[in-house]
Amino acid sequence: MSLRILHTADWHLGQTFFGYDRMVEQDMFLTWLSDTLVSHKTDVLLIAGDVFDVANPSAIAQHRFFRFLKEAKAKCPQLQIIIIAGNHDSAARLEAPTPLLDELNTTIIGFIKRTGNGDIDWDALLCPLFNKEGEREGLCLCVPYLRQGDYPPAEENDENSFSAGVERLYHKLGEQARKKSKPDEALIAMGHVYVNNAQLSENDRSERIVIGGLESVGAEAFGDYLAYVALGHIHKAQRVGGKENIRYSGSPLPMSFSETRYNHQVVSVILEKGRVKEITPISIPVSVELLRIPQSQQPPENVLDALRALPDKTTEETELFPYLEVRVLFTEPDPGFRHKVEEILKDKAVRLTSIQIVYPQKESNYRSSRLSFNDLQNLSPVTMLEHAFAAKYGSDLPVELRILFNEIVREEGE
Ligand SMILES: [Mn+2]
Repeated sequence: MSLRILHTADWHLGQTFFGYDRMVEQDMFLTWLSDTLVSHKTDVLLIAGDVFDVANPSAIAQHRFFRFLKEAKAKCPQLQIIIIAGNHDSAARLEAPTPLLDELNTTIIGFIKRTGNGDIDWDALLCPLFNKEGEREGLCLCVPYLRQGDYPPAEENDENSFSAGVERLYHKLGEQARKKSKPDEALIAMGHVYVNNAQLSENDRSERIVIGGLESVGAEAFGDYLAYVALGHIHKAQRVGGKENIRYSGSPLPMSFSETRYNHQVVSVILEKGRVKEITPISIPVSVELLRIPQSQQPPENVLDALRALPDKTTEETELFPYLEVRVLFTEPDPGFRHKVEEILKDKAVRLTSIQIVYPQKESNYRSSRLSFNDLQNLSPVTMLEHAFAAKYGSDLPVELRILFNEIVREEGE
């Protein structure tokens, strides 16, 4: 008895990157994934939420998703696919095609269902896992992104109703799963949730994490009876709670420049007789590079020179051109800088995403002294400007600006 699983999450299909369409990149990932399912002889594909970037995905994003399901099934006829909804997905919309998806051996769990008496329908959250021979190898606890009211209500001594409720939900579901499974069968779990102490990317713009950990759960929620836990929600691939078998697969594509160095991956898990035999991350080939020029901020002239050295465009098909973040160090304002950058990049094989500006952190005479209310009464407008300029740019007010400013002050006074 053995079962081969691939775990992925956070596809965010339809996501744009600084306004650029990513469908070509997303297609390349999906094609790579369906080939990987074949080469790894996968029995079960787990997608742990955030299939789409928004609750109301575009027609093209939905088309790509259904096309993937069809292609994966064509390439691996025995493949089973299990999908849970993430916070970006509409649970109901994601579940809508389920009557058809039965035909593709695909299960989608969008939300927590209730039985007639209002209890959670535990059995609806358990999905049997089958190997290529059609033998049952285990059960998957399929827990989608949980909203208030989905998980059991707070009890008297709960410090945090979210984490206590979610832990209780996994606990009860685990009991139910153990009742329904046979010895030697694997129990695995899926979740789309922030687990305490998981590492976020420095500016994870697509995940709203509630500060203070109110909407997070402890790794203890996932009991030792679970052979593997396939998580989604956090874009950085990682183990959780120091355990090899509780993992975020991370997102297949970088979602921000802070993820430049991430090893974007899917996770291959091989189970034998209900236990983990092997867990192996598989790196996803990079189809579009993230370029930072220069690596650390430099004065405008150096930056423009570095941009001039970029390779010229040889095609008008820009979808695979690297995304470019320009980093510049300003010691004084340069309102024409963006225009100069755009002029140079017109013929270059890159796509500009943003210009990151920093100002020197030098302590000037002005910054070191705090102004009192009395000072403000007595300062001349030009001295005030000197203070403001120094605070922003960390350097002295240029002579030309001082002359212009004095002219304005004079005209105002006349
Ligand atoms: Mn998410």
